Amino acid sequence: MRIDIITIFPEYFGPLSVSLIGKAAARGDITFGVHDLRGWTHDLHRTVDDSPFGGGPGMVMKPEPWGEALDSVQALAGGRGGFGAGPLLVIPTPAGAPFSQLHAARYAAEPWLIFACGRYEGIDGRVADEARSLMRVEEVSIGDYVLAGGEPAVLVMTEAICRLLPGVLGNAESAANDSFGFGDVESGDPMAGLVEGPSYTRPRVWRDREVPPVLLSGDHAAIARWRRDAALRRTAQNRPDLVARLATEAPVPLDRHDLQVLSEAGFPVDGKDMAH
Ligand code: 6GU
Repeated sequence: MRIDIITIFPEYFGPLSVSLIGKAAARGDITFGVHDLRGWTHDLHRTVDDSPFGGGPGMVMKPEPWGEALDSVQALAGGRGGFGAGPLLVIPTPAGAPFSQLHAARYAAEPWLIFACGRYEGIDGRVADEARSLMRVEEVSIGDYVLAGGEPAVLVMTEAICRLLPGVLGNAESAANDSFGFGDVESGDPMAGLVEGPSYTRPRVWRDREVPPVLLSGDHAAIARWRRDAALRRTAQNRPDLVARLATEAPVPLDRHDLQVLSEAGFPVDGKDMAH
């Protein structure tokens, strides 16, 4: 996979050479191209922003450097061949569609991604319009809060995407077992629609706290039931929005025991409504 990133802060992407992603890049499984947007400016001060038409606070990124940057990056990587489908341009913005595990999986199947990191109040709107006439473009947000720029969002998305690539994660099953909310509900995973409960390792007793004994029992059915209970409790605690969808959208219907656990977790559940 090839990932190009256009930014005014190339040094922000130092972490891409660290950890599992760094190793995958060193092996050549992922090729990163980090490009300084100011390389496509032509004035003495290498200007990338200007005040917004129509007034208002902040600065808007000028279209000309972005246009040249996208033209060059598209040509540069395409010239190396092997990217038949062309790039998918991802523009991080708080105004984008919510990035989820589904996006991560879809992007991980792309041969070539380009990330365009905006700063200030965003990039002149014509840049995305123009790019859409040349390639596929998606605007995505990593959550309902405002960052000063797209750079941290690109690091976050890159990690979520690259850990799904074959060989990047030490244990291939770790990624296959990812269950997150309703992102992978089609997989039929019985844990889809839930967040995961806690995990434990040695020592069996730590500061007088014991690991739940069932996890040491070797009884796989009992362990699976315990894990589902723990997932239900944590979902009820932290993600009431997900619990509300369980009745209608979970791939495996809620059973009596599930309803009992949810009700003990203080979640108002109506057995007739929830058990479908
Ligand atoms: Cl992708 N960019 C910026 N600037 N802020 C954000 C974001 C992205 N996602 C959430 N907040």
